[in-house]
Amino acid sequence: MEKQTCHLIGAPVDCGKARRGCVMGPDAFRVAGLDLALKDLGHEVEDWGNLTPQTGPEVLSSNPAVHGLTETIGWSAAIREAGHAAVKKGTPVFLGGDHAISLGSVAGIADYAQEVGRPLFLLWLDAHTDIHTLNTTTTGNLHGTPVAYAMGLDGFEGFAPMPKVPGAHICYIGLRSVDPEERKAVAEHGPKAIDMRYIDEHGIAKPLGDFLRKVAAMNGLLHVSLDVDFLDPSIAPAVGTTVPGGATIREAHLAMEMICDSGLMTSLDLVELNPFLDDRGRTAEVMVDLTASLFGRRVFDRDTVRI
Ligand code: EXY
Ligand code: MN
Ligand code: MN
Ligand code: MN
Repeated sequence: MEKQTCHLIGAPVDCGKARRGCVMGPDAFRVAGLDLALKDLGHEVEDWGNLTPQTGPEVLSSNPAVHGLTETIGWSAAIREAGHAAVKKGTPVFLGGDHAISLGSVAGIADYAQEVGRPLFLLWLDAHTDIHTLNTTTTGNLHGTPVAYAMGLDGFEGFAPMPKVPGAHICYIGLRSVDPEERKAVAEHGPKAIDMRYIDEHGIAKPLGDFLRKVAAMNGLLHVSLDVDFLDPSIAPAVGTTVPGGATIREAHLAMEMICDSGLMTSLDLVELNPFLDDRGRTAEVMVDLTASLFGRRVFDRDTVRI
């Protein structure tokens, strides 16, 4: 792949759910050697350090379950601004933090996409659809909402409006925990939803390849959002929302390798790493290894492999 300038943006957001620990995520990625892995591949790395949330008036939701709203809005604004500035210079890599960081990261990239007149596509690698609105969430955990916000669904009062990402530009891979209201939203708004059963039956290469071809055909920007719980908990235990039956290590690396080969990815989220739940750093290391595959680490070039 062409050499990139990777802008590491620490977003230690921990207010998108009740269980604490993702605040340590950005530093765990650093300790696990993310910058060195990228530099070893020949990329330039600029580490922006960790952001802090903007401050603003208190915002209350009419849904009493919702919590952490004012803080999440403040984080979204800060991450959006940083993401927008970074994507003009290179490839932003947002280091979460829980998945609420994507309320900001996707908005910042969408602002840029609108400016340059290109469509934005989202590849959401996750056990969950994260498509609740503030009105449908029953847990009130805002890390379960960023896809709905990106699509422009109602119920995000208090958040700055963002350029909409149409459902047809969104592809989920890895799904295995979807709430009833989310099921309805997916059916109505049309993201491509690849669940684990589909992967069991057909593999990961076919649906991912189809989506990447669509992005290429439309000259799109591609934002990849990689949630730790996309992976099976046996290889990635350090996440608060483990769901059995996730992607294997090879399914995940193949996805990264294919995305890399496509040359399409323009920004990346690494989210939901909770180092407090890790086993001697192995989840952080798996995530760093996957990121390395995404940025070009290979066993062999494809034309070297002899079959
Ligand atoms: N759908 C559940 C909820 O709304 O609470 C679980 C959301 C988990 C979201 C994690 C980040 O992917
Ligand atoms: Mn998620
Ligand atoms: Mn998830
Ligand atoms: Mn829910």
